[in-house]
Amino acid sequence: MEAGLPAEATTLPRLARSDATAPGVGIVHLGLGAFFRAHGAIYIAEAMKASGGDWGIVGVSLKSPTTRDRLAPQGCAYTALELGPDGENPQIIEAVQDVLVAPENPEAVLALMADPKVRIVSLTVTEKGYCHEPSTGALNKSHPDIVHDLSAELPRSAPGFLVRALQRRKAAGHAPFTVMTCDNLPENGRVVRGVVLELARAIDPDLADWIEAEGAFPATMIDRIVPATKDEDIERLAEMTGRLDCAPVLHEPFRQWVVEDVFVGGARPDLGAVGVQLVEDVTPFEHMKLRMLNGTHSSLAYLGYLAGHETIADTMGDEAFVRFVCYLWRSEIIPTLTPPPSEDLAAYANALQARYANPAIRHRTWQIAMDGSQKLPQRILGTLAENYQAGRDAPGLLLAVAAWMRYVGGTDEQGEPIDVRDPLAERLRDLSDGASGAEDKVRALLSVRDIFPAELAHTSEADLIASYQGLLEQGARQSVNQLTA
Ligand code: CS2
Repeated sequence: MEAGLPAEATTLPRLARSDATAPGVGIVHLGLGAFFRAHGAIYIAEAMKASGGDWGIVGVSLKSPTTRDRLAPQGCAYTALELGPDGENPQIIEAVQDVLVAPENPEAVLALMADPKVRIVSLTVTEKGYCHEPSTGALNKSHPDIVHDLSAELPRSAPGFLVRALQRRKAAGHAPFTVMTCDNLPENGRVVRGVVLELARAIDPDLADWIEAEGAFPATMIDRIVPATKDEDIERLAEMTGRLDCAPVLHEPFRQWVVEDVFVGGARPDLGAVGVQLVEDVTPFEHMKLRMLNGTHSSLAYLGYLAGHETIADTMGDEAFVRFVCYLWRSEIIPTLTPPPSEDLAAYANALQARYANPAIRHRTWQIAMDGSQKLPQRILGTLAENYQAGRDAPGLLLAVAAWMRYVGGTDEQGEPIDVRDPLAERLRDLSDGASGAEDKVRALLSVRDIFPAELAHTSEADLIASYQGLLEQGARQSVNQLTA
């Protein structure tokens, strides 16, 4: 039995794959985390059911073998457990056919990606997986994995796998695959295209020209709240179904996927048949979602964590936070947005409020607080900058940034250590520790150009110092309460 699985459940029969005639593989997915399995993979399974097509998925884990070790003994079938406010609904998903672990066998991953039967490579590698500078979008050429991938044939990074596989396809005279990013980045198609072209150009300018001319990088907006699966969820599901599934995913009922309809040769699953919105321009949808959902998620995560709340639903159990988040939507976020076609932003905010309050979703503030250095620019800082430009006060967003600063300092309001997970964690901690007093700490953190553009750092400095000082003096809950009192 795999390490770390709940012992009580192990006498039950293991979940197994049921389909006799699996569809052929057409998609390689890099970064087979819970999110893609609870979102894209389900849509793709439904699209194949509705309209056929060889769109079976091979998942690739770029780091750890855990997902493969849990999925392989069950033929890569898994349960997607929908958590509604009124009950749970399990569904078996069989869209994933195999899982490869890149560090174990990068050659196998490249060989598959170079195979012309693969027409789409999709990605959920999180913000930091693109190895770009969040504030500019440029490839970070000093990133250790990129330094490696510039010269090595067998890559380590997601951009490295994309470029080396495209290089093989070009050499073999095959068309490129479509690169479909499904990460929460603004203009995510442009970002992945940018890092791929930059890396390709550094390796072989002809390759970059070919990718530029022949490739496709549709932007997408993806949405579904997917909290991490815990051992007790695995046990509960086993009790419910009588089968042991060691790799279930949990998700809320809501889902949305907006995709820019540009695929190489038009080849894609029939996503339109299963509710995916295929559009010409994803940007207004991305802005709406990143600012209204992810921006407030991160704000609630830092402030909620500091106020002692374990989950978003717990945080929303506190009226002060509900008033705060509604105020953020109404007064600081919606005024910066152009509504996407057929979306009503006030209704969208109301729906978000209900989604956050869903008590069945135990989405930890600590989980959302991860990787803030990669998330803040597109979730909060752009909105903040636009408020400044429009001459509007934005004390709520400033408080959220101040809470992030307090959080990455590594000590909570009770003096307990915070387990800060962030690629820049050490640097941020050193900057915070090396400065004495609120003013210096805020200035030190504002000097990180990967996160804060110079102009915003300059404009917001005095306000952030005041906000940070307020947080130190009265704590997160009181600061939130005071803002909307
Ligand atoms: C969350 C997102 O963890 C996080 O940072 O804000 O994963 C969020 O739940 C999804 O983007 C919802 O679509």
